[in-house]
Amino acid sequence: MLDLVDIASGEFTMGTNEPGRWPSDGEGPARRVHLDAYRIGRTAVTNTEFAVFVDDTGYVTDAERFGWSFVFHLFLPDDFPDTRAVAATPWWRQVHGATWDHPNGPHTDADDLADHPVVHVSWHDAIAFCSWAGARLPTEAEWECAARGGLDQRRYPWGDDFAPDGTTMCNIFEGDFPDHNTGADGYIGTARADAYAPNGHGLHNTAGNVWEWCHDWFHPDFHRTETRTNPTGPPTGRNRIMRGGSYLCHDSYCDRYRVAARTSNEPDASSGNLGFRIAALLDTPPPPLQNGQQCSTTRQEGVRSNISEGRA
Ligand SMILES: [Ca+2]
Ligand SMILES: [Ca+2]
Ligand SMILES: [Cu+2]
Repeated sequence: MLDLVDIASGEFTMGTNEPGRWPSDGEGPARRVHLDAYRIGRTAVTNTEFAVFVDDTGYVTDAERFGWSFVFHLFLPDDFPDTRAVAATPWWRQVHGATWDHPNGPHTDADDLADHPVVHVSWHDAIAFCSWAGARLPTEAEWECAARGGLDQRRYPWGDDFAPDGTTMCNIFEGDFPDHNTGADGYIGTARADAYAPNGHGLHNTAGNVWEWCHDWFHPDFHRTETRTNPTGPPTGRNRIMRGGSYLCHDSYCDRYRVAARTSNEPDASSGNLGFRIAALLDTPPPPLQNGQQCSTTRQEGVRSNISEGRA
């Protein structure tokens, strides 16, 4: 069973009025939003859970179709053949054979990271998993409400203090980005999906570890005027929302592990720090992990693009 928590119907304050480092992200304004009750994954979907889906359906991910995905440079051995790097973000290397099953390149195996979040999954891949599991992706508002854990306008899912009483609360990049990671929080790459203390709603690792796809199309200011009741984002767009930041976030560059932070990527993009958690309506029972459902999605072919500047 995939483990979901119930979030009661109610209002919360979404976004922030604090000026951010990346104004074009559209984190503001802070606004009251009403959500009907829903359920959301306690953790991101794990490699073990994604493997059950693939075994059941034979699903082929976008990274497998394209033959490559983006891997952070420190995971590649010194003698790894030269690969194309992303111009604006040279720590991302295009690695052939990097897939959900080989997360840090063809020399690595997801079996060794069984309880870690699945990565190298596109938005389309996430939707396919959800449809198989009888679930869906959370809307951006649902994700943020759940990630805030019942706290109002705090910087992180646990409060304003990054390390309360010296306690490590999340997995980000520690050291000098992008070349020296001390791993002081215990992890250079992904952590177990249930690592660290959960927030007030019982969710693990909304901050850091892996980015998480949401349902909505991205727009920097559509939400200034859209509905405040069960918002689902713009009707069309180019990129889909990602929330929560990853093990590569660092204050010197990308501080998007804050709970109001947001960014986006093309729906067929993938990388080694991007996964998802599922959501469902409250009256939907927790989805069984193996139910023989066929998975069907409609796919829009797009250009599989680079990682945009300013993101880690
Ligand atoms: Ca770390
Ligand atoms: Ca996360
Ligand atoms: Cu970041």
